[in-house]
Amino acid sequence: MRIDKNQIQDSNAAGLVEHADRFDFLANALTKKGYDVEAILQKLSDFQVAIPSWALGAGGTRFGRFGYKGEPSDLNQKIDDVGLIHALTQTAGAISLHIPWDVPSDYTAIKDLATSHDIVFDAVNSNTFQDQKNASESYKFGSLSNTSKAVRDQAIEHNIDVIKIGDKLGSKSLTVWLSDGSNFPGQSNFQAALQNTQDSLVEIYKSLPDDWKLFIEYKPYEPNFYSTVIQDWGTSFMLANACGDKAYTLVDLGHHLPNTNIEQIVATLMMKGKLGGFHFNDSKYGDDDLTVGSVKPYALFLIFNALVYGMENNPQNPYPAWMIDASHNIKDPLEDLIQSLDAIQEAYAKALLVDQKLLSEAQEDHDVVKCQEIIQDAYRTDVRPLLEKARLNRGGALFPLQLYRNLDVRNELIKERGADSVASGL
Ligand code: PSV
Ligand code: MN
Repeated sequence: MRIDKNQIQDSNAAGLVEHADRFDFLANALTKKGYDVEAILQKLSDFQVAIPSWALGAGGTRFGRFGYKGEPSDLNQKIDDVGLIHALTQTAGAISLHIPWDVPSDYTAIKDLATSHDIVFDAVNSNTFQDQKNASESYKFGSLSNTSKAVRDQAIEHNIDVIKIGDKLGSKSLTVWLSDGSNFPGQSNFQAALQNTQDSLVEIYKSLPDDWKLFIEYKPYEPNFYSTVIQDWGTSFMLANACGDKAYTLVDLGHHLPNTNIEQIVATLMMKGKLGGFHFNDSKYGDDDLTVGSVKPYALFLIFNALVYGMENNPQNPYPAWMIDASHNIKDPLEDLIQSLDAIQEAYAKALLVDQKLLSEAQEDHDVVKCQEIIQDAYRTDVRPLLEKARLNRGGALFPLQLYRNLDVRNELIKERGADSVASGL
């Protein structure tokens, strides 16, 4: 199924007058306060978030999985699904592949399909957290950190293969997330595991094309529950430095212990020019992978405040790669992703409204109350008319979720693919 621009325009027509009223009201108020509304709209339109190929079907937990009907069963269908989300929201112009779940068979056809949806290939992700069929070595006790050279070599080789696959698709970055760690005290020698990991990453880095980046993701626990080799941003940062200029830390919002000040991590990494990638999701307890902004929208806004500051003040940091890394256990994955994209744009728009000059003056004056007023004034602004306008400007839907339901997309997909169609992935 495809949604064409005419369908979107027709459905937008009914809401345009009411939208214009709300937009004009907000735009006038912001202009009076000195904001450049056109510049904000442009930034919102330019902000594109990659959709991971593994988030288009139902997720699951170790207790079970409740499938969603009409799931994409191959890479073509996954790209089609991202195409649907992008057509509606105009903010999902990229897909991130996990290898070996999504190895293309016909590269030209896959690239053409993505182009037809106006989608590019974002970071490619390696997988050394699961054993692969016919592999000679097992990752049960780690991959890049393993005490066995044969296992490490296999994991290094896999990452180099992933780079080659990504290169053929036009990807420009490799994301490495390791599940390596230990489940029990004494099981692993921390120093040896870290040294092996560093040496292995340096080896992979040697195969990175000049215009590529290596993103090193961290996570405190799960699937290992006593220790994880790359447990925090400091370890990732250290490993990225050991690799070289093209290696960066990747922040996944769910990969922190409760109450960690993620905005401060963002600020530190950007000051050092080492924030390469970002995975969005939300959580209450751990790596819950819930819909972005569903639990802690204010925390998300504060993180965006640090990101906006960094994008404006840290030329040493490259423009980060944005991706949603969520799991959908009980919602229609496409509806969930539309909600996440909306929450991301909303937090970004609000952060763009923080008056950085005024804030820095209040900070200099140690006017703590004013500092809080400035950021909360931005947070309390209802920016939804800005998001609608940014979508309209690119030919997207005024109300993506509503149109998704009006067009009965899920039932159309079930008709096309069948109720039993299951997506590969976790
Ligand atoms: C690990 O929890 C993670 O966040 C990494 O990005 C993986 O590649 C992804 O989830 C999918 O399992
Ligand atoms: Mn992640």
